[in-house]
Amino acid sequence: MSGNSPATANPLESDAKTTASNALDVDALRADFPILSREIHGKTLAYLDNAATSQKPSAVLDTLRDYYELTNANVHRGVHLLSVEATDEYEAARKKIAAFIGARGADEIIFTRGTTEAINLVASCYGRKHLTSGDEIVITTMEHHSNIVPWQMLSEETGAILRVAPINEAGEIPLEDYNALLGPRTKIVALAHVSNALGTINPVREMIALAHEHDAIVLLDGAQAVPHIKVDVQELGCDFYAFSAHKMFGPTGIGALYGKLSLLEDMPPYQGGGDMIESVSFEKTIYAQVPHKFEAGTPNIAGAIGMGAAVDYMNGIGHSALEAYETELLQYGTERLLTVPGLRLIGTAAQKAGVLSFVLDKVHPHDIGTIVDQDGIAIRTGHHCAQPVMDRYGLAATARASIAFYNTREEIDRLVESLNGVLEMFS
Ligand code: C6P
Repeated sequence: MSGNSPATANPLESDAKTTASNALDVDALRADFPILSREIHGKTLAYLDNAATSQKPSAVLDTLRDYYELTNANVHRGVHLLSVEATDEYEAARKKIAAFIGARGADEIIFTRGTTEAINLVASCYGRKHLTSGDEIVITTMEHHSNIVPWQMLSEETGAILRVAPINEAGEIPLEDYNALLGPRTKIVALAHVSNALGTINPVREMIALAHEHDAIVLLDGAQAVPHIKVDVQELGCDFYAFSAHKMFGPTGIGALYGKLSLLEDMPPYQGGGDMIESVSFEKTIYAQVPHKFEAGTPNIAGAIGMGAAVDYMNGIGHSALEAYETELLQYGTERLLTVPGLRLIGTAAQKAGVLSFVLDKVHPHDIGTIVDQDGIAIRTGHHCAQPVMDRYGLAATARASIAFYNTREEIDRLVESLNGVLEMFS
């Protein structure tokens, strides 16, 4: 199988994974993920830690193996056939990713190590060029540390001021509070599309439009959005969009930054090195065109091609069936978790995706995580790299179950049963 033709990219095959009513055939999809058959402590794995990283289907794993077995060569450098093929596959992946998020073209996609690096790239290259002392950067209380710390670093360096939009008890950003922070000095707004700690889907279209009224540019942190909801960067109107492959069924160590071409062209490079130049001399170095200007050194070639395979895989499922299934599963999970005595959900926004964060009376989240693991259930516990969210709720940590389309009601039931067991242990 070639790296560009994973089995599930074939629409005929993907049809086999939806029923006549266009509902997901979850059993068929689960069979695509070898790890889901693994036993953990003698129980079948119930993997409910998808917000941390998702599992990988055979189509992605096969693509990675095929690439290394059949194609492996460096890109943009060789005239030999392997190098030409590797370059073609790498650039084909860029095109797929551009189409996947509705970019105007592949040159608006920069490969990065993931969301974190994508945000740092914008903070460094756009931020250092355009911000001066007294300018303002607006973020929100619900941001992941990756969408806080780069802006703090930029503020320290430039004298810009960080403004933070609050969240209400449900974990939503009141638009009037957000709007009140915007003004003539706002230069950058950086927002989670979907919160990793709360699951809130933010009304980003409206928030972007409000920021644009002040000529601020908007970066969306899409790490938790792309695995769950259809993203169209042109329709949203964002200026930058950052996301990671490993949360959308692709490999680790690779992700992408979308940027409007005019903004990318105006930005200085991120790092210097090979592959980001047109020509080098001691008198004058000329940088390569976008996107190569931002991809110094040998990139994660296999990762990029694997990310392309993950896009094919998701396209093969189809977003509407996936979203309908996950919405229903999240609703089921919410109702079932609330049957556990003393359980409090953290994050009850009207619009949510993927995440069920919760605390139990008198039981530390780490104890919850350790005990449910004995039942084969993987959840995350801790601050989820979103300490300001924990502070907002007066908590040190939560337990978090996070779902993907391959999760089932039975797995939620197992979690609920295991949590009831936790309560018995602590009673
Ligand atoms: N959140 C979680 O368990 P990287 O590590 O660069 O792929 O993604 C960082 C990141 C940025 N923004 C959001 C909203 C995220 O959720 C994450 C990663 C994981 O919630 C690991 S901390």
